[in-house]
Amino acid sequence: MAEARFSVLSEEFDAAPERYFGWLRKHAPVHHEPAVDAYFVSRYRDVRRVLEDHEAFTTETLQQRAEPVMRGPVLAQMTGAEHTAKRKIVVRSFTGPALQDHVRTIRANAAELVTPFLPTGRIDLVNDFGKPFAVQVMLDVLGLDKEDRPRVAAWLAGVGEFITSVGLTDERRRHCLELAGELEAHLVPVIEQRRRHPGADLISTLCTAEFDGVAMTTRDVTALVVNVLVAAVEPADKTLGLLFRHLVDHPEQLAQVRRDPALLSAAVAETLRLTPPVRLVPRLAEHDTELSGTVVLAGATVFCMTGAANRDPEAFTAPDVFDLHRPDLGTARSFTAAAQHLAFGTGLHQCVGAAFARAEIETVAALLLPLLDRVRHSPGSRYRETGLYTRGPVALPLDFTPVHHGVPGHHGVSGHDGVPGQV
Ligand code: 2IO
Repeated sequence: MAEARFSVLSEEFDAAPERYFGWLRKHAPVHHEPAVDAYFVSRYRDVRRVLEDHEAFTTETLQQRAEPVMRGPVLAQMTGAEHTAKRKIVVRSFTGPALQDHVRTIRANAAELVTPFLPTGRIDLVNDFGKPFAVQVMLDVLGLDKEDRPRVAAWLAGVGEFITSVGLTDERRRHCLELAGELEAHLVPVIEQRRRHPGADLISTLCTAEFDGVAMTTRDVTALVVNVLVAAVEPADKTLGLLFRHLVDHPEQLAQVRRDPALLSAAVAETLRLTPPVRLVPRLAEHDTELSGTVVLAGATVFCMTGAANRDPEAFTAPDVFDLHRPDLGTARSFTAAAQHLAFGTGLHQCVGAAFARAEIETVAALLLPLLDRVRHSPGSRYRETGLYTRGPVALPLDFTPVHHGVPGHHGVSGHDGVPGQV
């Protein structure tokens, strides 16, 4: 394969990026893509270096990539005291007692959305379940009306497309900005109302939280709400689909997880390592910096390839194998700052939603697995993934033994308690 011909923007790469990771790490570890004038970094060590060296590689690129559709600054582009304080507010909303509330919300929404499919013995886990589920959970967490799910999903798709595009056409750009404007117009009156009459939801928390003794402006709250919405929704259906794909394709590991649901954490962590739903993390080179023999010039965009780094044999043994028992996974640390895999990034801006993501996927998998007896790929379905920036199954049609008695213990949309893995 001649380097001159290789492109991460090609159809061949989209069809099976894993096939090129080894070649990239070996022969083009800091691959320059002329069409978008950006570098793609694939070695584990280099990705860690880029994400940990905050002086040399900044998040300023988000001013163009995120701010226009977020309608204000996102957490990841902030620095210093402002970043520390606002990050703390968001972390507090997604850990500890707040997270326990979210787990109840997650379980209730999962039960509601899966119920209609149980008697049929067939579900497309991505399109029938994962996508509506991801949006509905966040509407509940933010205290927004669940009736608005289809509209919010359409607006978020536009925001997500803008953020995760590498080379957006002017026409798509305009379209995405329009959808983002509609989402903002929908949120601003709600935020202003919550400011006057706060409730127990996350929008109210953000409205009443103070930074430097001053409440955040409506613009700042809007941006954080859109930030949280996109970051939680965009990777969720993908992670769930990828987890089930790996388990269905590894029946012996699926059987082990069924027997011992405590293994679900490792299954989710291994899914994130082998197939991270967020595959690129952008940075801006602050000054000329050498990486694996290539000098990255000041002002260049650098994309960290989390998918390629997580399969680097220097970091994980037998890196292309799905093995929830792998000794080098470090499951307990996988959702913390000490994680070995790079699916949540690393450094100052490491994902604030890691604990929430873990709870969400574990809770829904623990609820679904006992209901989906003899789960298997639907006959005739062909597994396919897509996406350069975020990546997941296009669809995941599954067959299972039909259930006629519904979700045990589920009586409508509320009244659930307990902890993940308890089903
Ligand atoms: C939303 C790619 C969906 C984040 C982004 C502007 C900042 C940040 C991420 C993830 C997932 C998105 N970046 N979440 O990679 O908040």
